[in-house]
Order: sequence, then structure tokens, then C-alpha cells
Amino acid sequence: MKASDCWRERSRTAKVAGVVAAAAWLGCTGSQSALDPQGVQADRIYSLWNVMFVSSIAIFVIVMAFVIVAVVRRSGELDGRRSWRWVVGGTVATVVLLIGLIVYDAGVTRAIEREPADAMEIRVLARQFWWDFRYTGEPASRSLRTSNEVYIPVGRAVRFVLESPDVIHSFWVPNLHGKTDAIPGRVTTTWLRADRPGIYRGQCGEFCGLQHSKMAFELIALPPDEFERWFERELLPAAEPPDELAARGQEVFLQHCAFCHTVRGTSAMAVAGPDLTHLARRRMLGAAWIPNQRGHLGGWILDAQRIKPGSHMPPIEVAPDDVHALLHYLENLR
Ligand SMILES: [Cu+2]
Repeated sequence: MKASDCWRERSRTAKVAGVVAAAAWLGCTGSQSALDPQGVQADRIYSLWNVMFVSSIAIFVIVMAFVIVAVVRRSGELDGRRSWRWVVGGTVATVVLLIGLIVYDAGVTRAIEREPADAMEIRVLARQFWWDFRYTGEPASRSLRTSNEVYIPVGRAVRFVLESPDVIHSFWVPNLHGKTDAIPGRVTTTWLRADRPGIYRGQCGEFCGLQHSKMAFELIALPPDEFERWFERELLPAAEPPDELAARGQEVFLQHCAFCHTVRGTSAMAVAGPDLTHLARRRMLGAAWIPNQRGHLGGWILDAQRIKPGSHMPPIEVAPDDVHALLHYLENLR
């Protein structure tokens, strides 16, 4: 091979390695990555993962080194007594290392389970295939329900109380904590704390049916004062229809959608589907699957089965003018 060809080949290899490294790095960061911890619980898990990972690599390298030495050296070079020393030494080192890792693992587990006394509580109903969040306030008028979007204050522990009315789901926000199952007939809890503001993607971590992979949500961590402002604004009932078209849209909504959905401040109080009181402020629709834009919203209303086959949202038959009015009404639910 000529020198120039060799250089070109090396350059191509370096480029491929660069792309692979960049892809690997990108895969390890972002809004849904356990390798990019943004809270105290995820930090602990990440540290444990690092220790286990580095230990495993070190053990693998050492064992392989011994295997190579054993293969390369001629048999009988070590006398029996020295061989036994190596075997006993290796066994003792393995036992000591394993005990060390078990003790460390137990310490991390205890720290993860130790919940701060001042944790705020959010109840979670995991359902096929979406998430229902409830803030239980005192008095009851300060209780709140949101769907597929949960807001928490930065720097404060939050206890999530999990239930499921149908099958086993798993509550998982990789940047903030590991998974906790929501099991029918049982109540499970987990707690986490976001240490930096941001939008973190949560995902059902347990196969729960046809649309399991599209059962996501967004956890939005806000500075405490911004969280309080969000909470107070979210407590408000839905805005009145601002014009005639929106008023017609509200009629269409009450006629077709009120059997499943709530819009506080109207007669729509059903809880089979998400609370839509402030729908227009949401970033995403369909359990964090499609952006909250007019076209997507219209498609979702008319034929959700095309977007998420197997979801419990039925197709709705509405005259084209009424669809226009309904969309206008929903876009004003700010
Ligand atoms: Cu699932």
C-alpha cells in the first residue's frame, strides 16, 4: 500500500471513530438519559454504575492478563506450591472485592430509600397509555390534576405515590431516578429531587400493551418561585370562550368530549381521560408523543387510533365546521 493510501485509510478510520464517539456521547446525555444525572437520586445511581463499570473492566483486564500468562507460559514452570498461592490469592481478592461492592451497593440503596421529611406529594395514576398526576392540596380546592406533564420545584424532594387501575406500568425519569412499578391493587412510592431546572422526559419502563413505547410524560422542574406561580395559575378554572366561534367549540366539546375529559369551570368533569383545563399551555399531546400544534391536535381528535392504535381515545365524528370551532376553543384553553 502506498503511503498516501495508507494515510487516507487512517484518516477515514479516524473519522468513523469520531462519529461513533460523538454518537455514543450524544446517547449518554440529554433529557432522557440515566448517564446524565440531574438530581440527587440519579447521582447516587450514576456513582454506583461508575464504580461497578470500572471494577468490572479492571477485573476483566486482570483475569484476561492471567489467562494469557497461563497460556503463554509453559506448563510446569510454576511449582505446585506457588500455583496454589496464586489460586488462594485470587480467590481472597475476589471475595474481598465482592464484599466491598455489596457493602457499597447496600449503602447506596439505603441512601436512595431515605426520604426527606419535608417531601411534597404527587399521586400518580399510570394508565394504558398515559399518566394522570394529582396534587392533593388542603383545602380540597387547592388540589390539582394534570396529565402527561408534571411540574415540580427544583431543590425539593417529591414523593410520587403510584397506582395503576389496569396493568403493571413503571414510572421512570432516567435523569432523576430509577424505575418504580405501578402495580394494580397495590400502592408503591418513590421519591426524587431535581437539582437543576429543566424538562426531563419520563417513560413507562414496563411493557404494558400495544402503545407502551408511546406512554411517556414530561417532568418540568422549575425554580421554587416559578413553580408557585405555575401552581396558582394552574388552579384557575378554564378561560371563558373569548368569541362566538370558541363558544360554538365549547358546545361541540361538551357534546362529544365531556364523557371522558374534564375542563374545570364547565360541566365536563369526567376522569376517564386527561384533564384539559389548560390544554393550550401543554407542549405535547398523546402522552408526550406529538407536539401540541393545531394540525396534530386535529388529527388526534378525529382519529387517535391512527396515531396510537390501541389507545382508549375513540375516533370522533364531527362536521368540518365544528372541528374548526372545537380546535379554536381548545386553543384558547390557556
Ligand atoms: Cu408501559
